[in-house]
Amino acid sequence: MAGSLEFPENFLFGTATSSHQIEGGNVYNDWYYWELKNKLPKAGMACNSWRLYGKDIGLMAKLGYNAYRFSVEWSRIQPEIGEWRSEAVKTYVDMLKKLHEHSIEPLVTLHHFTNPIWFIKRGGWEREENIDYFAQFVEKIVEELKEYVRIWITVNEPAVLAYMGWGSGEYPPFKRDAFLYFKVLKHLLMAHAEAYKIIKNADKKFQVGLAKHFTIFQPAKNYFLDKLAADTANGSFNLTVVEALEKGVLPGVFIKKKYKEIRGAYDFWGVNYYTRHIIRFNPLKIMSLFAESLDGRGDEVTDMGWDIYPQGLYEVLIFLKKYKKPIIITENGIATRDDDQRICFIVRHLYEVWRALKENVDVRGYMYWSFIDNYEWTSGFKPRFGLVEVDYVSFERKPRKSAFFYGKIAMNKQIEEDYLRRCLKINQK
Ligand code: IFM
Repeated sequence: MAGSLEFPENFLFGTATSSHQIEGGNVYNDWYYWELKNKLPKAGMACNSWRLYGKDIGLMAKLGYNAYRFSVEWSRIQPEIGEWRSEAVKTYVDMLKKLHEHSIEPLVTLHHFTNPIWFIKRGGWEREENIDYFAQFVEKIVEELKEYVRIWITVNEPAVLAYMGWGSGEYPPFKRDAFLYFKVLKHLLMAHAEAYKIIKNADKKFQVGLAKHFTIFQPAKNYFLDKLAADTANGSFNLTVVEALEKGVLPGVFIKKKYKEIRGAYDFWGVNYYTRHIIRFNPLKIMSLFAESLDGRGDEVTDMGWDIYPQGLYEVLIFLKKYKKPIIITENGIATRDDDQRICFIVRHLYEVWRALKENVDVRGYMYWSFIDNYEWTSGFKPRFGLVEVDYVSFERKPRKSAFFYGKIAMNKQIEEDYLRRCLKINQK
């Protein structure tokens, strides 16, 4: 490989975060409810971003990033069913204004895992009629923010939320029930379609999508049961969401129902990509449909124990090409204490994005997860995903070498040859 890699002039090079993971002081959501019961690590003040967002946005601008994906916290805005906190909305408006002052394009997520406690007490995502509550929230918040936002992400990783909350039982409400997994996934997708309609009604020009976590599933051996388990995992985790949006077919355990409103209810694919899973058939793994994931056995793994498999990002992008919609990488990142490893992780994944662009895949942007170190759901503050280091006592921010390195890519829209040589050799086997 000779020469540098060039990206389109208008390509979005940004970062991503979510409310509960960085804001601090979120005390009205289900996550907090379970943190108090010691079922989850405590997020506490997190990165104190609710107070420090101005500095954070200033830092993003200095570093040269031109986009920022963040989420609005439903429970902060609507802590009780009949209550609408306009001061919270004002803070989000102020964030958006600051982003615009620095010419940073905002990508706003409306639902990123957390829910108001009152919503959960009414049955949360298990009940179809509760989708209306979310729709009411979307209606209001879109009205308030529409002057400042062009790109909207309705729901973050619906299949992850449904699986972790109702399949593996690691996230609230900690249930393990395959029937509920599909039911919740269905409701989240219906909620997405409702939100899509509301946002497009506000302005047809708005770009609306959801953030889909794509994972590559590969059979451990060339053996039909491993292959079947990998295909089933791919089907239930990746394809259900793709088919819902493309064909309006929704998951059900025994039947596939058609839902017209969901079909085509998206303007772009939001792709969250981190890893691949090597799948072995295991008759005891009923909740994961007999798929056992042999994680962390690849050549290189992250501090989360996830295999690093950059080529998988290219595979996802090529797979999505046939749907002829723009794509934004809404998340891609690594938890590591080795910042040189982070730099090469970025180079290797952007190389795959570049390869896809060369094949005319319409990729519009890349959001590194995450701008700063933050609260990582069941793992607390240990994993370090950030381009910027956070001291959780003083809340001081310290950009890592990778933050400047990524900024240079963002400003020049290119990756220098030097880094390609250094980082890609591992990739070119
Ligand atoms: O931190 C999460 C994020 O909230 C959703 N996508 C994956 C990230 C890393 O686990």
